[in-house]
Parts: sequence; structure tokens; C-alpha cells
Amino acid sequence: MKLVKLLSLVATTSVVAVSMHASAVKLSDAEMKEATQIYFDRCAGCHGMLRKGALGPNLEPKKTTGIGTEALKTIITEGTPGGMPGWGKSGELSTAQTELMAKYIQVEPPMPPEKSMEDMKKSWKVLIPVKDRPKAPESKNWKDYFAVILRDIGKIAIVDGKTKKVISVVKSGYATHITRTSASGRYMYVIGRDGKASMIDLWMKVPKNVAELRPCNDARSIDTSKYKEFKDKYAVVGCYWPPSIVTLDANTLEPLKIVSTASYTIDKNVFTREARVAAIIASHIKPEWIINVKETGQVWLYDYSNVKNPKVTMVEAERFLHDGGWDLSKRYFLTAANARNIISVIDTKEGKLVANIPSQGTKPHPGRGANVNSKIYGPVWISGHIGSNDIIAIGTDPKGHPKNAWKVVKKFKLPGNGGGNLFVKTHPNSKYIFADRPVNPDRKLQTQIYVIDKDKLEVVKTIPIPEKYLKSADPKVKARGPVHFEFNADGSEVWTSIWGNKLTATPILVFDSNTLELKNVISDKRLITPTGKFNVTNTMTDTY
Ligand code: DHE
Repeated sequence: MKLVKLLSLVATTSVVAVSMHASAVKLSDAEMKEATQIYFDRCAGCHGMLRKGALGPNLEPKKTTGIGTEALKTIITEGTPGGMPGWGKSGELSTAQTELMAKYIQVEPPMPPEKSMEDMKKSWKVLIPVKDRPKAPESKNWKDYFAVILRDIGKIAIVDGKTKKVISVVKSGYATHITRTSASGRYMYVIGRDGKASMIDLWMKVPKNVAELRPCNDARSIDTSKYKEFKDKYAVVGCYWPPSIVTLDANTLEPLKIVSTASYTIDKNVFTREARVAAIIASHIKPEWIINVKETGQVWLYDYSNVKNPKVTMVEAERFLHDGGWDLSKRYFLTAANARNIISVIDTKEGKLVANIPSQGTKPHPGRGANVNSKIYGPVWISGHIGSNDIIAIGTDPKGHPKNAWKVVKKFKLPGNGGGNLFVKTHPNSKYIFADRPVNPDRKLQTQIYVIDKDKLEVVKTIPIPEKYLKSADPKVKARGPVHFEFNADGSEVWTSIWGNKLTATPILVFDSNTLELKNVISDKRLITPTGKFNVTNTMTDTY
């Protein structure tokens, strides 16, 4: 069956199907165990642990049994133009596994386990006590270090931004997602998809993990307290499951407070247990974390000044909140409710929603976005889209440029069809914004870097990645191409990872951020599936 026809079937299948197929699918315990792990690793993020849908559609049995195993298997194998990877085509799932998953999503999802403070504390380890850590930095370049996520092997590489040397590789959680720094930049905090938090001391000659804790079973975000006397005091983990916010001691990762985010959806006032914590950002002007709750559509302004009795303002924004970042002034938080093609704007000074802006594309996915002080429009914030090739600029200066504020002032397209952009990034000292496209199905489009001129706000150049950097030990499972950008501390270089597979190390390419010349290729056999990269200076100052 043609994929397009299939997708319309997926979109329209109703409850009627249940009686027809419900009893047809039976899985053994071993199959359930394997499928539950694969679903957690590859599917839960987009479709939800309870399969109610978010970035990806609802996959509850009342829907999937009407589509049937063969049709589901095709989608899992091929992927979709809307941004779902072709897990079979890319070689990440075997034919047998795609069949298993097509069956698994037709049976009721197992209820994932909860986690008490007592459970949490069993996973808490202080690997190097504070008193035994360096009293001063043991390297002069530490503020230009990069933490590089080695996604499929659950590790972090620490790369010296000056020497380009990998100076340490440390274990982290499974399928590590992001890293954030302490306010001082000394510690790099890491969160794995498996909910494991760890912290790396960058002052050590060879940076090492100094503490770890698994506050959740599934997570994507971590940050720290950045306001005045609270700097370097607390860390916070946002959990996908159990749906919760966990405040930790920033020096030891001791868990201090758990708050559930399970609540009511802002549109239909329906209770949802699945209320996953997506992006978290730390205020510089208040003792607050700004916390996205995906399924309810609330942005929580979480005052951590009294850890045991936190004050929370629940701002109604839009459902299925995902990633986002600061505007240039670091007062406004712009965040994508990507399943509804909305960018919500939160005024963190006044503590309220300023606007829900239609993104004019399909599935906005900004990462933290990119900030430009445009000669034409004034301060703007840039986002791309997963489901279309639209890049947008939103005016963010209600005082100086009121007629541009909180609207799309410029929309332009990446060349070629389809979306697939995941991240944009810039730096005040670069003339350009850089965009990737790792989930576009067209290999040529997927393996290019898109260079956007800040003044013109349009793509002025594409940089194809030479095949020699896209190698793989298995020709069927090729490297996906460049993903995610990060600048060095002074903004003179832009780094991007070649997102490979577990079989072969792939490099990090370093370009001059203004001449666009390829300056370095950081190749190291330990760089397996490099994805996100976080420079200490740019991460601690929220420069993007
Ligand atoms: Fe991410 C950021 C969730 C898939 C790499 N990702 C985020 C954030 C969230 C999120 C909520 C914002 C965190 C913050 O700012 O506090 N990501 C999810 C998913 O639910 C999703 C769609 C599926 C999943 O199961 O995880 C998903 N993400 C991916 C990937 O497939 C990526 C490309 C590769 C990987 O590592 O898995 C990926 N996500 C990233 C990166 C960031 C990120 C590199 C941080 C961007 C930044 O510059 O801050």
C-alpha cells in the first residue's frame, strides 16, 4: 500500500476497529520485554509512554488495531514525510523488530513504574566528595570546553575548544539527551533518556563524574539555579516519567524535592497522568525555573527560593510544549508547542503569557532558537520546522520595535522539499545562522549545512558534507549527516556533529563562523554517534 494512502488511513482510523482486531495480536513475555524497551528507546518520546501522542500521533490500540500489522510495519520501516524516521530503512530496527513493534502498538501499553524518594535515593552516588575536588581549575582552557553527547553509547566526550583534543570520555545515562552547566560553568550536568542525571567536574585535569542519581525513568531536561545567591546551589531534572520535577543539591545531586506535574489539560480540562516535563530554562532575573509541561500545555514558573515549599505559577500557554529558549533580553521565553504549530511567548518578568504565535510552518522545532539583532526588524528569534522547510523570524522587542513584536516578521525556506530541520544556532560574533536537516528523507538535503545571512534573513549558501565524513561500517546504515551546532567561546568557530551510527566513529567538523572555511576535523575513535554539543561559556551565558 502507498505510504501516502497509508498515512491517511492512520489519520482517519476510528474506534470502530477495536472489535475487528483486538484479540488478533498476542505477544510472549520475551516479546513484550523486548518491544517495551524498543518503544521506550525509539518511540515514547514522540508518541508518549501511554501512547496518547504528542509530536507523533496517538498509538492507542483503539486506533492501531484498525490499521493492522502490515500497514503499521510499512510506516515503521519507511518513516513519514512529517518527520518520523524510517527505523527499518535506516537499519536501526531489523525486519523482525519492525514486525514486533507493529504488533506491540496494537496491545495495551504496560503502566510504567512510579518512583518514590526512597527509590530515588537507592540510585544516588557521590563518586568524589566535594572536599576531595580541586580548589581551582587544573586547566586554563576549561571555559572553552565542549561537552559532546555520544548518544548511542551513553557517554559524554569533553573536548578542549582550543586544542580540539578529546580530553575525557565519561559514562552518562542511556541515550543521553542534553547537558547544561552550573551558573559558574564549573560543572556540566547531563541527563540521559533513561532519567539518569550525572555531573562532570570540568576543573579536574581529566574531567570526571563526581555524582549521579536517577530521579526518573525517562527524562529530557536538566538545568541549574542561576539567580544571585542561589547560583550553583540547586539543579533540577524534568521527568517524562514519572511526570515530575525533581530539585537536587547542585554539588552532590542529593534529591531534595519531588513535585508531580500530572494535571488537567488547558483546553479540555481533562486529567492526564502523562504530563511530561519538556524544556527547562533558568531565569537570570528571578529565583525561578521556567518549565514546560508538554501534555497539559502549562508553562510553570517554579520559584525555588524555598525548596521545601516551592511557589509555582501555572501559565496557560498551548498544548504539547517542547523545546525553546530566551530572546536577546533573556526576559522572554519562546517555546514551540510543535504538535499545534504554535510558538508561545512567556514574559518571565511579569509572569504571564504574552502571545501564542502561529509558526506558519509544520512542527516548529527551535532547539533553543537563534537570536539576531536585525538591522531591518530589530531583535528577532529564529526557529525552523521538522515538518516543513520554513524558517521564521519573530520580533521580540515590544519597546523598541512594537510593530514587529510577537509576530512572524520574516519567513523563508530551506532549498528543496520537505522539512527535517532540528536545530538553528548563531553567535553575536558570527554573520550567519546555521541550520541542519538530519531528518529530511532526501539524503542530499540531509547531508548539507544551511547558511543563513543574518542581515538578509535568507539562505545564502549550502555546505555539502563530503562523503568521506559520512562513512559507516555497514553501507546499509549510513551516517545521517550534520546535526546540531555549537560555537566556541569567542564565536569564531561553529562546530557540528556528523550523526553516525553505533558501528563507526564519525567526526565533528569545525568551520570558521564567518569565512565558512572548514578549519578542523575532530576525528577520534571514541566519537560514536555524536549529537548535541555544549560549550561551557555559551551554555552558562545562554548565548545562542
Ligand atoms: Fe531532543 C532538546 C525532547 C529527539 C537531540 N529534546 C530537547 C528538549 C526536549 C527534547 C524536551 C529541550 C530540553 C531543554 O532545553 O531543557 N527530543 C525530545 C523528544 O521527546 C524527542 C522528539 C524524541 C525522544 O524520544 O527523545 C527528541 N532529540 C531527539 C533526537 O532524536 C535528537 C536529534 C538526537 C538525540 O540525541 O536523541 C535530539 N534534543 C536534542 C538536542 C537538544 C534537544 C541536541 C538540545 C538542543 C539545545 O541546543 O539545547
